[in-house]
Amino acid sequence: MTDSERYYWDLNGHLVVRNLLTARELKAANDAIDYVEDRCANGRDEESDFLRESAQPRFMGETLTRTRNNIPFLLMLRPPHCDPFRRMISHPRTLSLLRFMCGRGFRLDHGPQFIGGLPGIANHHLHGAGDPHKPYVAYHHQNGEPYVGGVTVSYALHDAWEGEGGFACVPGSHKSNYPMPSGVQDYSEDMGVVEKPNVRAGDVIFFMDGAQTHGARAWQARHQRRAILIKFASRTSTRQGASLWHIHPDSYWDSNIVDEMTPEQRAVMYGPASAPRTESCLLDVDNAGNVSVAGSS
Ligand SMILES: O=C(O)CCC(=O)C(=O)O
Repeated sequence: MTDSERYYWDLNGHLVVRNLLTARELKAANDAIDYVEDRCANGRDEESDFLRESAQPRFMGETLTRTRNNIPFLLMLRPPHCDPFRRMISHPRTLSLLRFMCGRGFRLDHGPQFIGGLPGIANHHLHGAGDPHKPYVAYHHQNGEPYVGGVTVSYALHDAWEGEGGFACVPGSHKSNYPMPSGVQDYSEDMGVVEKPNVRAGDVIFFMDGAQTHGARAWQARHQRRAILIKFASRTSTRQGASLWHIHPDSYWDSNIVDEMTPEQRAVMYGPASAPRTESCLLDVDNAGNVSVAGSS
């Protein structure tokens, strides 16, 4: 990372790197998304069924507009279709920046996710910046080193230029101390604080996901939006993703440890996740000292 990139990243909470993908890498990724779109829409084989189930694709007409982000289905495609995305998670330029942004250790937390756009795709409201408080994705400095728990790397596969929509953010919001006004959240009265970084196909946006306020502007261009979002976390941060499956006590611990446990004991044996989407790991203790799994009494 150059001194200028470091300054920009620290000040704003995001960074655009131009031309990170070569023309060949870009074409391979676009071809692979065409393949996924076609398989999801028309495929009658096992891989197509797997894709429909794991990607939960959303379409507008015949165009793929979004996939969910907690199953890494793009990494699981048959070669060569998985190759561009496997390259993205370990791209040397990306990794050299993550090394600085997240500290020495980092890992794929969830994604890759496809986000597309067509005219008619609405604003994605602004979110993040510590509301609700999530210390595991916050930005801070210690011993002269910067550290952010969650970085999303968004590879542009098509242009998203001035007035066309796509990723938007509030630069500097990763250091803000006060709640976001509602007009900023829904763009209705954004006070001029919202920026939409312009990107060409092959450029990449890094942003402090969770720490920086971000979202997306409604898509306005005639051409389709195409972006691949990959959600990294610092080695010791947990966001969501695969953890949704692996946090369960039976997966996280050896069976001889958890087999005979009561529901209350099992509740504290869940692995870490920011979005466990289960009540079974939440406990209540009443005034008489009775412990119960939340919602069970
Ligand atoms: O569409 C985008 O680029 C914004 C994505 C976003 O808000 C998110 O990943 O949380």
